[in-house]
Amino acid sequence: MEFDQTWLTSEVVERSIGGKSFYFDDLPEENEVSLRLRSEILGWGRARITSDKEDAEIILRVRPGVLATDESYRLESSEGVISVIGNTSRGILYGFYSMVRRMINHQGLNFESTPSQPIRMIDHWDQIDGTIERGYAGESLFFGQYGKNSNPDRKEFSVRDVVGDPFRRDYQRVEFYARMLSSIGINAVSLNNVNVRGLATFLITDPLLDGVADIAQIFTSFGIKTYLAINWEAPKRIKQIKTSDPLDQEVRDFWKEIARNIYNRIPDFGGFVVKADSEGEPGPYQYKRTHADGANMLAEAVEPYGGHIFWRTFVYNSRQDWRDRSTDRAKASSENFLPLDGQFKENVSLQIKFGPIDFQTSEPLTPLFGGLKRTNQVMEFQITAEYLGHQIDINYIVPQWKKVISFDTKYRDVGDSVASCILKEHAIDPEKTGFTSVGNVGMDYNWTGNKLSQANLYGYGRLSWDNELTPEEILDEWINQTFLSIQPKYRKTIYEIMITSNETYKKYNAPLGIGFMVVPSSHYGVSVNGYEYDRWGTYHFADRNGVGVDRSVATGTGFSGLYSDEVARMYEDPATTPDDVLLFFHHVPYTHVLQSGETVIQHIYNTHFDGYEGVLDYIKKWSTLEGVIDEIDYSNVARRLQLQKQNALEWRDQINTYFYRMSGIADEHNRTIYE
Ligand code: BDP
Repeated sequence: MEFDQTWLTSEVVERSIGGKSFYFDDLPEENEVSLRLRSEILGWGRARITSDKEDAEIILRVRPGVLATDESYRLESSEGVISVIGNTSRGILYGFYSMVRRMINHQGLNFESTPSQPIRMIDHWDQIDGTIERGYAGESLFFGQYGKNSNPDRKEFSVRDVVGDPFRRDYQRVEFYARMLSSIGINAVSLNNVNVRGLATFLITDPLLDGVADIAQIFTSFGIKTYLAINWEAPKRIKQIKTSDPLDQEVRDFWKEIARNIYNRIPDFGGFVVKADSEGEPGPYQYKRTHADGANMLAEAVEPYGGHIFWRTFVYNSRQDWRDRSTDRAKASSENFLPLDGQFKENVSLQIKFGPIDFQTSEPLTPLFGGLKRTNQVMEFQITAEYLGHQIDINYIVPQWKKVISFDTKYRDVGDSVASCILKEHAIDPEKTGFTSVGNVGMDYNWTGNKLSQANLYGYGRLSWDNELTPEEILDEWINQTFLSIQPKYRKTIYEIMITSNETYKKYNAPLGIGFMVVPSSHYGVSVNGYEYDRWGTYHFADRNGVGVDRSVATGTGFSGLYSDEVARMYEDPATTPDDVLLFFHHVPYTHVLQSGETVIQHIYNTHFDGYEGVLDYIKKWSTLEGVIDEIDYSNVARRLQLQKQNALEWRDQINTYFYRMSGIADEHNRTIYE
């Protein structure tokens, strides 16, 4: 194998089944998923497969209608026989992986589980030339080795320009990836970047559809549906229709024909992901139509085949004049989509980023969650670490996600969080709700650039399946499975680094919920004013008196008024706004005292010194693993820690100096702050 076998190593499988034999009971022969499962176990190879019932140790049983959903499973263990039970072979698939995982983690084998979220999806931002937008782990698994003469970025692309084959066709790698995903419960993937340009526009048509169909077939056999992101102007680009107006009959017929052709080739195709009227992408606004008009038109086209549309709410004015303070990017998705509540068809889900800005280190919950009452919604995360250290800096993100899905929106007294009820209760079809996330894998040997970033993919899947799991439990599982053969004390070292890593990164980053102090465009490294006078938005408003964005109703942009009364009251007042989003909601003096008891300025100094020290501590801890873990893994992380140290130092000094110059207030502890 030319790639790391992640948490699904043959060692893992061998240990967990202890060389015992299997047989299969009642799996319907014609079912593709069960066939895959069968051959997969064969593929892992260390177990002896036999149909001799005398030898049986593990029995896979399909029992239609016994469990809550077709993805649910039950494990039963008695007298040395383990049964994996599901309504369908999909349930069995998840049950089998769970059995392996639970054996390794000594968790007991009488257990039943139903996923918390029906949709558990990964969005790839892979481009047809093999690169990945915001990808930090090498090239795309799906695309690459592009024909020489074609130019994917040419504006007016015609299918005649397809020279060569844009697909990588490394099916061994795709199959392993599909197995990784299904082992953590992922059931949907979108293959291509949401910014759909050039040749990628043509993925929905022949001849490129062939390559999509090959990939989809692999995913299907692991219970995963394949989606494509589309270009809103496809009718113009593909068929030279004069308009992309969603109410135009020719346009509607175009999409129906596209859907018919796709489903002909890929009967269980998932549907489309759409980024429209966003960051320069075309959309229905151009024709004075609403996002509901646009989404519903596409929904109608895929409806006869059970297809589904993910319509992104990441719509904001990205051509602002920084002098004009009348717009607030945080309010934009609510302004665009709240008025449309109840207007979307049953097979449309709004895809909403968890925070109102953009995957920052610290953001409040997007107020559309809870605000929308009659709309299918999926929450969007970013596993790829765009603003979180590019998979150079160690950053186990699950604690941040857990916090956001557990946030109580206080619309009622029952603890309304995204995890507990909001998505399901505010949907018109509860099956069309769940989580989606930008993925973080690429062709790198270890899939994720930094080996430890695998834990974010693993954790995203596990948390999506079971919202009750804690970040601590998930991390424990991943470390146990990934570093199976090392002594517990070494596993503990890895755990200690990772469980604090999100907090450490946050400490040396933009303080107290400001966000966006990153180098423009690349988004790695510090640039205090990089975006401050920029068309993409203004984020910190630091001056000699204080810092932060006033989003209160009384004196600011009014954003805090978008929440339920109780939450809005909390955010309206600096005294009750939680520290980690204080500067997201308020412009306060540097001497403002936080709930922690520190002043804002002293908090900035303290966290930035601490964050850097934290990285030094990681370096020390990681060095104790030399010779203990695999050399490739050891040096992979050791090298990245040196870069992280440099990054943390740069953040520390630029942020501290900037705020020292602004405030003129010295550090209480007299540490070195450059002038
Ligand atoms: C931003 C990324 C950009 C994406 C955009 C999106 O910088 O590359 O295209 O999000 O989500 O954070 O569409």
